[in-house]
Amino acid sequence: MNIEQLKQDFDRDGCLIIPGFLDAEQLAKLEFEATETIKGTDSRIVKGMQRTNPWFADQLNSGKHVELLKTLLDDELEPSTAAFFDRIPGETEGITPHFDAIGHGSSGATIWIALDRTDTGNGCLYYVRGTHLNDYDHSLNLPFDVKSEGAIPVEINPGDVAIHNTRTVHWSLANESGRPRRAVSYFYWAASSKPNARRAKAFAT
Ligand SMILES: O=C(O)CCC(=O)C(=O)O
Repeated sequence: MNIEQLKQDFDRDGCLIIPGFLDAEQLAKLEFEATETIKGTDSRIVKGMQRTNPWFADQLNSGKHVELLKTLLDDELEPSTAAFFDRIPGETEGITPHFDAIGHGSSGATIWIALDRTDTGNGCLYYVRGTHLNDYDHSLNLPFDVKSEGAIPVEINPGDVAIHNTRTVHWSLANESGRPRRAVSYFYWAASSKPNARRAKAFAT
C-alpha cells in the first residue's frame, strides 16, 4: 500500500477503497467471530460487539487497520464501536443518506470490511466523494441519491475494505437480491476532535 497516496485520496474524497486488505485466513476468522457474536440477535445492525466478544475489543483497539486509520486522520484514535451490518436478502428498505459525526466528535473514520461480495444488486454502500468538506446543519436524510455528483457505489469483494470519514455522506440501498451482504465495521473518533457545536446542538434537540 502506498500510504501517502491513500492519505491524499482520503483527504480529497473523504473515502477510500482498499482491495484485498484481509487475507483469506484473516477474513475467515472475522466471519467466524462475527457469526458467533450475532447469534441469538435478530437485528440486521449489531453495534458494540466489543462488549460481548473480547476478540472484537482487541480488534477495535489494535487490529491491523488501526495504524492506517491513525495516519489517515493524523491523530490518535478513540475507539467507538465494532458493528455488524447486514442487508437482508429480499428486504425493502436500506439506510438513508447520512453522515456519522454527530454529537460526540467532529472528526473520525469508519473502516467497513466486506464479508460478502457487495454491489448495486445486493444493497452496497454508496459514498459521495468530497462531502466530508461540507458543513450540514443536520446529519440524517440528506438530499443525495445515486445520481448525485460524486456518488459512487462501493462494489467490493470479501476481505476488501471501504473507509469513510465521519463527515462523508453515505447510505445503502435495500438488498433486493437473493444474495447476502454482510459487513463488519470499526468506528473511531479522532482523539483530539471536539464536538461541533452546531451539530451537537442539532443532535440534542
Ligand atoms: O452497511 C451499511 O449498509 C451501512 C453502514 C453505515 O451506515 C455506516 O457504517 O455508518
